[in-house]
Amino acid sequence: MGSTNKLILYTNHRCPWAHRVHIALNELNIPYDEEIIDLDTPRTEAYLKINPRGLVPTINHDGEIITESGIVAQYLADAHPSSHLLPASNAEGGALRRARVAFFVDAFFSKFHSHLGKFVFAKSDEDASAGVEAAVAGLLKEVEPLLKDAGPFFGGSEKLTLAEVSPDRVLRHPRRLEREARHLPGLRGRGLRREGAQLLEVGSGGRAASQRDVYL
Ligand SMILES: N[C@@H](CCC(=O)N[C@@H](CS)C(=O)NCC(=O)O)C(=O)O
Repeated sequence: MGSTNKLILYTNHRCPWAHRVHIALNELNIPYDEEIIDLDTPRTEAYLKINPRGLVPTINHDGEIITESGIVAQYLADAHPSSHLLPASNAEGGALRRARVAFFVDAFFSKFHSHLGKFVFAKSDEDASAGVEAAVAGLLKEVEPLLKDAGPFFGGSEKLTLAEVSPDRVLRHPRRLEREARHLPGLRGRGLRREGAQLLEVGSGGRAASQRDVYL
């Protein structure tokens, strides 16, 4: 991806999925034009032609449309095989490291993030507590052990990696939800505040979360 290639990012700064792509682009020093998509109104015909799902983020790279934040971040990293985000599969130790990063992202979403929804949309305090407990248990059992050598970043990397880019959005999610909890009946703000603070402290992902503000 040379500097003459044109990249347009369709985004909305409120969207935590889009933040993954902002972070990847900025980490890789890729110049891009930004187009803000209004998520409060129905998507325009023009945008639906670009992304029929109507979601952000989307990138247009030299006329090629790529959607889904995880896939876009992976694509950007793969297009820069010598960057700090992810080694190429044919680099020494590259295949194994890619597997480790992929496993971390899988564990993060399947063992932790999947429980957050149960918490956020719980109809009773019991359900909310069960969601929090499951999320924290998943975090402690499945995610934290993978961050043992995350100093400062995943796998002992000195710089941010794709492992941090991918879960960044959910690590900040609890903080955002804490604000929203005041307005949304049914959200359990108190537990959210406590657990959110705890989650934001977690390992290298927490570091990534704190870096994100410089990107938007
Ligand atoms: N799985 C998608 C999720 C993207 C997503 O849900 N984006 C939200 C904003 S955070 C969106 O575009 N919502 C618009 C809508 O649902 O109409 C990804 O990772 O890119």
